[in-house]
Amino acid sequence: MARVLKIFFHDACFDGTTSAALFATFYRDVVDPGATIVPVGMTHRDGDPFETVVLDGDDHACVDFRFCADPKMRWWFDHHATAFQPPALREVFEQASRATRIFDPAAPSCAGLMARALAAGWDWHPPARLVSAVAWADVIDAARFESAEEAVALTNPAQRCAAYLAHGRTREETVRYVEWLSRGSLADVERRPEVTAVVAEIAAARGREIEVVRELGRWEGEVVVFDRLAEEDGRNPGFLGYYVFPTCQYTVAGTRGGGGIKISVGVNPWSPTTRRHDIGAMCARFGGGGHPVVGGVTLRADEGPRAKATLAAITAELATTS
Ligand SMILES: [Mn+2]
Repeated sequence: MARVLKIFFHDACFDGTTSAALFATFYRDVVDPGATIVPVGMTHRDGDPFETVVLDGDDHACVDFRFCADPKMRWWFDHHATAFQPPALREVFEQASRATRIFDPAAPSCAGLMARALAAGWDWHPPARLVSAVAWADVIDAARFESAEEAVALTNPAQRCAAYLAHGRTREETVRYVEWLSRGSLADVERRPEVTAVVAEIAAARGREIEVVRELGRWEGEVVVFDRLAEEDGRNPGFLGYYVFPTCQYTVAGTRGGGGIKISVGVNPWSPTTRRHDIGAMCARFGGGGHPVVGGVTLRADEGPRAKATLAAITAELATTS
């Protein structure tokens, strides 16, 4: 009988989905070719995000997402500095060290970290079809673009797939995307009619979206705030925020959609000013997480007042110059 592997991954994220597809491919190649693979998207929220999760597969993996102390979570790969919440979990990780749990907060992407770890530990190398996705995860997750203009371009399969993921995907759509990428390349995935249609819409709406972002942005010190908490399915401008406001140092966005509220916080990668805050650590204090330069807080749809307060508090902290 086929075994069931559940893969928990950072939802709607280019690195998270690439990591999940990479692990599914590794698992079929090395552990169990007939495994039934069930991807499950995870979002950062306060408390224990695994609380409502059932580890009822035959095997479990978590990629590009927080550490889960349950011994049933046999495989874990992450690069988020905020992986251990509460911080006491770090001791659990260190005391119960296993070859199947890998953490490196210096890695630009989880997919890149996994490719290195699976080569070193299992002599497994990603198939040619996934090499470009792994390389692009390093670029996209670490914002290693020359300019904001380059970052918002839709000129290659990776950026088109990233745009598809970033624009209001449901959990089911993201899971389906992981399944596609676990069997094909980014180029195969972006040629699927479901993806082509969404990317065409994004490209067509780009001019209008730039105008919306320009009208929406509100300056607070060196921070630009995009408050879309009153809208349903308003988009987080992402790199478009830096494209429209190239001189800002930080952006803070509040959006609603997919049954939740998201506060997204980022450092302008092309800002001439030196970063003064650790974004992931700051978001962790508000119940979220992330990296030093980008992070977020996810709240329930019924936590409107808390979302407003969180958006204001984070903005005030980033706008304070002293
Ligand atoms: Mn990542």
